[in-house]
Amino acid sequence: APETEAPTEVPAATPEHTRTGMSKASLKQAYIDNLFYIQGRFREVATPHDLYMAAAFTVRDRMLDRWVKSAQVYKTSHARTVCYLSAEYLLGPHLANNLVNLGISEVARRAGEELDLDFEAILEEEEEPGLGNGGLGRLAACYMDSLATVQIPAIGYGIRYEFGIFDQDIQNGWQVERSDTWLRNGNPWEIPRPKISFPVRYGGHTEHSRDQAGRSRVRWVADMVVSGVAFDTPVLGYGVGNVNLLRLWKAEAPESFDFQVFNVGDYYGAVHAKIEAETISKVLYPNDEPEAGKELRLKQQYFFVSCSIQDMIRLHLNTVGPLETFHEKFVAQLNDTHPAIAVAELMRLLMDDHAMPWDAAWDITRNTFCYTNHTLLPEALETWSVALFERLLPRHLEIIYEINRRFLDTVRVRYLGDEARVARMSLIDETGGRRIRMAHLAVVGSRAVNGVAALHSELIKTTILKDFYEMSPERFHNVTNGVTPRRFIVVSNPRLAELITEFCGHDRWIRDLDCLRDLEEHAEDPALQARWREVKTAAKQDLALWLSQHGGVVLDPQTMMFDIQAKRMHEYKRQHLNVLHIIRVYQRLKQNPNLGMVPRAFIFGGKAAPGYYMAKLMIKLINSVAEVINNDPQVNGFIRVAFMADFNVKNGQRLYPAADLSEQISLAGKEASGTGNMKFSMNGALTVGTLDGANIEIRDEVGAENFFLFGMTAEEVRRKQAEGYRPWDYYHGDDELRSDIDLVTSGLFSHGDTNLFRPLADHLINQDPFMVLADYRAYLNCQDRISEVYDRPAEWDRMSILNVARMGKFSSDRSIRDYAERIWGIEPKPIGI
Ligand code: GL7
Repeated sequence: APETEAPTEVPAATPEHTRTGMSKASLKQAYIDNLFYIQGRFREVATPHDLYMAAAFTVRDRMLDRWVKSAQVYKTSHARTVCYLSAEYLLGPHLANNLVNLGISEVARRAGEELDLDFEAILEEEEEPGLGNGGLGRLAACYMDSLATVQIPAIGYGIRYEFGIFDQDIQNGWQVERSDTWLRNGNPWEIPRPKISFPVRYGGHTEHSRDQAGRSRVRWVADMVVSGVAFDTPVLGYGVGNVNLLRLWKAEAPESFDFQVFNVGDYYGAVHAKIEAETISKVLYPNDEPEAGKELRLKQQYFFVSCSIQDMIRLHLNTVGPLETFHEKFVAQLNDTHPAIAVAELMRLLMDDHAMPWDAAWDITRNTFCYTNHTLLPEALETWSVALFERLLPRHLEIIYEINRRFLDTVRVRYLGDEARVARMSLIDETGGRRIRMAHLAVVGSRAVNGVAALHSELIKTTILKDFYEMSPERFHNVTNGVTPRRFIVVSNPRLAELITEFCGHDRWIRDLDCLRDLEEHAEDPALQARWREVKTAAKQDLALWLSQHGGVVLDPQTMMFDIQAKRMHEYKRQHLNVLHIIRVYQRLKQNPNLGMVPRAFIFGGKAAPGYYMAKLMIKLINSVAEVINNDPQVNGFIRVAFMADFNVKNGQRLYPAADLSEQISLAGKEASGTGNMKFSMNGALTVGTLDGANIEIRDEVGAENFFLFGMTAEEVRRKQAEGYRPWDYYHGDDELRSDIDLVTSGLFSHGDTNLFRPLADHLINQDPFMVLADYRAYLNCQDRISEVYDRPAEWDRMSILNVARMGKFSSDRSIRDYAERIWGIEPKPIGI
């Protein structure tokens, strides 16, 4: 029959397809099939890893038809698409999250039971893709979840690092790094696309000429080529048919390149080129904030940016057509300056490969990109030496010079005679060795610029980008960060999720977090409070059990307040301020063993950049203090200290539900937003925090009376620094402070070694760049208040309930809607199920 003819008979209702069916029976059958046909195993001989893989494939199958449908709809409707360009995606385990978003957690659990599987053990088996350092990379992952959930067509572009963030061991109290081999056993969530591959070139020189029409043309003759190959991971939204694409690039040696060298007989040369090419996507740089300035890092940045822009151009030519409308099809969000070279790359491709004149290319480029700034720390602002650029990306350097020349002309016209301003705004920093300021490139090449919390967005305008703000204030925005409630409540805290569901409607709150407000009216209800406390205590029990099995510290979840600081180790985040408080409590207890105090477990987690000496010393200090306190029977009934090794997404999910108190104690003005603050608060922890980053907005939302505030404001910090901050005045002016710092260097925590912690103490007394000493007293007073309130459970529980009830704003769904409406100008494209 001709294909166009309608079928005369509707097929009889068939049993559910075992690759898509969501019933328990289908899931069971699919699981057995996958174990057999993909892993080549039957139950009796399957390893835990086989059991996990079969589960992963069973879940992945169920995402694929939605993925294909999304791709079809996006393509045929020419949907405007967000391309999120990020060097980092800190994804965390996929399996549990995808089960939740598919809406089959419960039925899958029951199917597992009937197959006699240990569901928790299967979830534990997954190695998380740790393709990011901290908040910035995790934010990208939350945004991918929310883009799909709020049904915005999106592609996340990044790097498929073979080694993600290192695994952290603690040996003798010190951090020891182990390489992360997450791909060793295969990655069931990705689909390799060997045919989606682009050449990326480096080095060489440029040749300028004119074409027949007399237009100037540039040819870049590179001396190294690598191939970027796409690996796709589907990202499913919660309860919707939308599946977006996370496309990560792996670097390989191009076949033809190999072949040429091989032809002339240089076999070893060819192998060397292959290794050099593959090195590019080998390893994630483990630095959180400070910039390393390493050549390989610039190569990585250009590598993934070039592949991504080439891919966008390919997609555009395949679907829409003429490149003149490129910016109508795509908006590209630059996640910090790491992908800022995209501005020059799009210009290059449009002009050199597609023969577009400068002005037209600039118009498109300027209307394609938007830039998010994530830090004000001067040492974290990326610059690259002009010499390095010239060697690696000679054509891009020419383009950047030309962008700069044209841009500075407009500055000169606007601000006649203000050459100081011209020098400040230049894309090239001429003080010292000449360097390219990537933030300036990002700003000049973008339509919109935003910070990640209200305070941060204001500070951008008055500090690092002041001149740019004065010149075009309309381009500056704020989009306060958010986190996904799917992973950080539903997946990580199922008991709390269940309790919330009773009050806020099944599923409603998970897609609209503002619905948590329905909890408010019950905040004082003793019945809810009792159940709230049960949920918290159960989570604390889980964590205590886990910690006792991993590291051996025993904590009492019944009597102890769990006081947690989990984030990258950094002086500006002031883990040492927390330690000084612990030491103060320790000394008080030693002086008065009968001190009636609320027992506390001080729990830490966080990695230090491998080259960041002071941060590593802070880890050693925490573990050393822990050793003394935990072994001192005079105090260890009241206080204990635990350092959770290897803080990552998976371990974070164990911490957030179990916290009574969340430590967000950075020096005001330094933490751009923070997102851990949101994760803790969403799980019912109360925050002790400074007026920094998103803390300010969290406090505004939950109410000042439900937030433990201490410390200087950003403005007070600025003033004090301008006046000349003298930490030694504090050290000498406060007996308790002095005695706490002196105890650090006394040898008590270092088996008699009085030198070990000297650098840390000296740095505090003499420089104290993050003003630990100035905020010490306020912090202690605040902590005393906290203990008092914790002693009144009804009050604490009410505050905890209100914190959760008022966290709606901090869903990343809200952040994404803000971007969509205010920055991207893009509408949802719903895909039904
Ligand atoms: C960061 C900020 O330090 C952090 O405050 C913010 O929440 C996060 C996401 O916007 O971005 N900036 C940065 O360079 N890193 C961050 O975590 C590594």
